[in-house]
Amino acid sequence: MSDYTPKPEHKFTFGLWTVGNIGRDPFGEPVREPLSPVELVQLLAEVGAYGVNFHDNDLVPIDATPPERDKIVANFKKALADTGIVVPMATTNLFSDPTFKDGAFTANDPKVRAYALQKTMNAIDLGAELGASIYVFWGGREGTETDAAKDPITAIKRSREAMNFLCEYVLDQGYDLKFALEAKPNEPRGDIYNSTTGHMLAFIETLDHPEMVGVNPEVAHEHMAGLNFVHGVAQAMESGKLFHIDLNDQAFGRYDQDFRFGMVNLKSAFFLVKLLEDNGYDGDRHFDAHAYRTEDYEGVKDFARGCMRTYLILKEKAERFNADPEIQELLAEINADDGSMEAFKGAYAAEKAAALKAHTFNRAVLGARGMKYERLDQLTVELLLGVR
Ligand code: GLT
Ligand code: MN
Ligand code: MN
Repeated sequence: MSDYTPKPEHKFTFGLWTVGNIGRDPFGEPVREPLSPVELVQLLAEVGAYGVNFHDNDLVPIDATPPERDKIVANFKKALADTGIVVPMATTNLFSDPTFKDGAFTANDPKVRAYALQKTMNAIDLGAELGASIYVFWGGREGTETDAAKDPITAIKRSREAMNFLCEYVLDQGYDLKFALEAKPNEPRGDIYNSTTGHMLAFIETLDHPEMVGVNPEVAHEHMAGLNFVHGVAQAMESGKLFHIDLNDQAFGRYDQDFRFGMVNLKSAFFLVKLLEDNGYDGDRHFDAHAYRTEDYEGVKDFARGCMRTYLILKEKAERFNADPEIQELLAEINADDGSMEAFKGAYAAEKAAALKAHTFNRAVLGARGMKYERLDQLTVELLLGVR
């Protein structure tokens, strides 16, 4: 029997807002009493997490005075020191306060846009003070219900201006901090700009400091858009832009359910873990999810333990997949290369192009080949079901 105990090297993190979720939804009042940030750190230590992330206002209330802020931060630091829990990531709440009802960096009111920058600089200071090296931007309110209200091109330009400003702020302060942009197609706005990880990757290349900015893809958000999350994450990894990841789960076509990792789509969770592990992802594995509304705090611990345990089980399954002789034989056969195309491979050359144009291919033979993906997938399913 394998050991599925979470260890610091797994870099399992949770937001204060995840285990601290009190179960409020649009139709119902909270079902759990709020825990303080210190209590949440203790809960995370008890379940074996490595790190804690927060929005500025998860830790410091929006209307706290400077002395109140300092006291809260001092208590929090003590809890971190006592438990060994670290703060790898921080972010700004630019969505709860009514000020942000029309967005933050893309709001039509210039005062709101300026306030959003001010709030973010303060929150970056807070994150840096607590040791964060990744700073997440999730623009939940950066969108519209009606496109009569906001010009989408202006909105993109405003987003860019804000990111450029904040990158310079980080450089100016000498912080060792990188930004990770998190996409979501809708909710809470009717439509949100830069709605997928792919949009974000393209947007990043237009910034003044693209090297400082990557993505923070979230399973649920890409599934809301009907996309293959594994492919989106692969694209981010391949371009060196996977700075952070939000692991959770949800059924396709639903609102943002933020379920326990692996709760719904086990097979895509498996391919995701395999992708991350096979390619040496060394960032945090952040669970941006929360316990069912039916749970008390024992259930919240079950939820948190479940996220980490499922990840580790899937990691072991990925190792088995890579070591399974039948699966590997099949993969070798599927990817077999008899060397006959060597002359046509690689970079363009005029002679190569001419030779390739002159070559005769036997389409009937190529098209008749059975690829054996049915067998391969069935073996994968059986491995996941625990019968191999
Ligand atoms: C919010 C959202 C998440 C984001 C968080 C960071 S807050 O809970 O649903 O996906 O990652 O701002
Ligand atoms: Mn979410
Ligand atoms: Mn998220």
